[in-house]
This record gives sequence, C-alpha cells and structure tokens, in this order.
Amino acid sequence: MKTGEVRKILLKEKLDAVVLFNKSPGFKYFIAEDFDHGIMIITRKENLLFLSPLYGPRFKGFKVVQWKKFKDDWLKLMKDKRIRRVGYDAGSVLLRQKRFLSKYLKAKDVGALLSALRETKTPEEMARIRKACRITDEIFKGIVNNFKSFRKESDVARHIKMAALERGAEMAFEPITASGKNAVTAHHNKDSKINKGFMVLDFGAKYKGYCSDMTRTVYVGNPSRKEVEIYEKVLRAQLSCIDKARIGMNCGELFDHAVKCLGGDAKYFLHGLGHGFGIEIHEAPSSSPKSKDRIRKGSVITIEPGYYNQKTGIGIRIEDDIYFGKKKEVLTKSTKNLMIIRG
Ligand SMILES: [Mn+2]
Repeated sequence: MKTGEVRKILLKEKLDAVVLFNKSPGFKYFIAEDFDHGIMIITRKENLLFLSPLYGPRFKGFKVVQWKKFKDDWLKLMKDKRIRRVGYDAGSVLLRQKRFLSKYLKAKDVGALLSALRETKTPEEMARIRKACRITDEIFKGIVNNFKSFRKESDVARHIKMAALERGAEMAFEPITASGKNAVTAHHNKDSKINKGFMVLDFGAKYKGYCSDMTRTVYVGNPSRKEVEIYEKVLRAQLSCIDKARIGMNCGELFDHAVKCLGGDAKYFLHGLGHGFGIEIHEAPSSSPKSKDRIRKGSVITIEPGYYNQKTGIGIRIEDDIYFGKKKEVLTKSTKNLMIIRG
C-alpha cells in the first residue's frame, strides 16, 4: 500500500530506491499481505521482491526476482536497475543487513518517513482494522458469557486465543487477564487462579495483518461503593478524552486532559494515554506526556486511562480504538458499564 508515496520520498531524498528487509514493518505494509521473506526494493518505476528460489509467490503490484547466487544476482540487479543511493529503515535492520547494504550502495535512513506513511490509514486498511475490532468485541462477549467455566487467569487467555483462531484471526499481542491485585502490575504470571476484585482484560485480535487493542475491566465478587466510584471516575475520564480528541490535536495535550479528569487520582495513572496502531500494535502517534505528535485525518489511536493502586490492590484500565475519518468513530463497542460477575 502507498508505494506511490514512497516514490515521493525517493524524489525528495534524491534516492534511487527504498530497500526493506523482511522483518521491517513496512515490508508487510507495502505488500499488503502476510508475507515476510526476501528483500523488497521500491524504485522510482517499479516494486520488486528479491526472493530465494524456494518462494514462487505472486503479489499484486510486485515483480518477483528470484536469485540463484544471492550476492552476484543482487549486484546484477542493482546494476541493471541503476540503483546506487538507497533509503532503508534503520530501526528494523540487523547489523549484518546494514553492512551488506552499505558495502555496495550509499544507504540513508528513511525509517521515520516510512512509518509516517503508516500513520494515516487507507480504506483497505480500515476494513481490516474494523474487522479486527469486531472480532475483539465478539471475544469479550464470549468471555463474559463463559466466565463461570474459567478457574485460572490462563483459562481466560486460552479462551481469547481460541476464539480469535475460530474467527480467522490471531492475537495482536499476548493477552492480559489480570485479576485482583495482579491487575496492578503490568506483567505477571497467569498461572494464578482468578482472584476476587477488579480484573483487567486487555487483548486485541489481528486480522489479515492488522491489529486491534481493547481493555475492559470487570469485577469478580461484590464491589464496595468506593470501588464503583473509582471505576466510574476512570470511565468518565476515558469518555471525556474521547470527546475531546480531534484531528489536529496535540497528543501530549490529550494526555494532560486525562490527568486533569483523574484529579487527585492521576498519581495512580502510570502509563501513556494511548497510541496509534495498524500493522504493529504500537505506532505513531503516541499520547504520552509532552508528546508533540498530532492526531491526523485517517489516524487510529487507542484511548486508555488507568488506575493502579499498589496499596489497595485495585487495578483498572478502560481502552477503546478511535478512528478519525470524516467523523470520529469508536471502533470497539463492548459495553463499559461495570460488569459484575459473582465469582
Ligand atoms: Mn493499548
């Protein structure tokens, strides 16, 4: 996708081609398929895939060049296509790949320019992201309906993974299913039985290479009035941030708004307010303190305020995915009313 935009970068940066190795996030992005083998070369005229003879795929918009002798055929290709100055993504390249590239060519890091292309989504990308969000909503419904059958936190995680596979999706990241005091820590061992108290369920389906990311916090047992109040406060902050977020807005300011909403409880809010996502689960823009990133037309971001109190063992996070198209749209639609599950 957007290889036309890459050609603008080539002209502007006076480059003959952009070269991407298979593990670069741009690789799957430009080919628009779940395929990550070989080397991608986007020249001013054409899109090439330099591939081992083991692979013989066809991709729309890409010409496959199979090598017999890797180095000789690479040098021949560069010579035939008159490629001397190339752009690459320094953030996703291995040292030996960088060495290989700059041994024969002049190489310049254009990683930031390439990831900026991914910041605004095309309609094709949005179709996949919407589907990933829809699957995530369905999985959440399944968790609530089947909750009685779960004993351990890992049972919930397994349910999430199976439900995603059944829907032709995979996990965007390892799901978080943290109950009771486990909800306060970012990472913990899921071998624990399900504790009473708040339970943070943070997961996302990945559909045709595109992520979603949602968090709901449910309550196992009987919440105290104080606990309900804290939940409501986090929810009000989340709703207010969604309401406030706009195209052109500075993401650092949006973070500050969350802090203002949480008031005295902001000291228990221990991470950024949100992040863009797409091919990767964390992409630009970032809504962390002092971020200079802006919400652009076509951005998708998460909005996810939280509350983590070590003393009381209360952990709460509420997260939705928001798309800024013609109008602002909340893509994840699972209920945010506090779900009380009598454990
Ligand atoms: Mn997130």
